[in-house]
Amino acid sequence: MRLFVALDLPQEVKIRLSAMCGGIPGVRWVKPENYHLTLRFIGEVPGYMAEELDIALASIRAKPFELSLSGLGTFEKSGRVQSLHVAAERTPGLAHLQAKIETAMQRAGLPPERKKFAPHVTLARSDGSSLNKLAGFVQAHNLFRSEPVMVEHFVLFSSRLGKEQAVYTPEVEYALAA
Ligand code: 2AM
Repeated sequence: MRLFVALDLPQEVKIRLSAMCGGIPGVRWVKPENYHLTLRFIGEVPGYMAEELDIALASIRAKPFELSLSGLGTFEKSGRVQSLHVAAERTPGLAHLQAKIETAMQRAGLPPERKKFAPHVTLARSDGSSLNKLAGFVQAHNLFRSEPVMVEHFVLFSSRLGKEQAVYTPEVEYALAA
């Protein structure tokens, strides 16, 4: 199974994000139902490992917190833009949950995540050819702010890579409690 741990977003936020998107030829826009904020990418694991990871995630105790999306950005690799995202504020509540998940995943046997946590929701993917247009889009929408939304659970998703876009299925929801 190909797995990742993420926050789902309320429908209103997905609608606001998707309303902003469009108008750049050559980029692949993420479908609104696929919007999420990844807390930990796991990747392909065998079934027994998925069970271990589920047990570890279920043992996490963390409090609900507010999530705010704020500003746009791009990720680049070798000078090519790979994706466009809306950034999330790295608040203590979000950082705390991410750290707890990272610790739980390592205890369950995964190697440490090497990349620094940069919370974001990917809006589009690009082959790198639309650099100028993406830069213009980021500038035009950089004042985007979402109303803070209360995060009361996180989700273990499975991902099947499709022809056009991956299909994400919520497998388990884990509640946050005060
Ligand atoms: P991205 O949106 O920034 O590409 C499911 O693939 C989720 O896991 C995506 O949100 C993706 O982030 C994230 N992810 C992190 N590392 C990944 C990797 N090495 N391969 C695929 N997805 C990864």
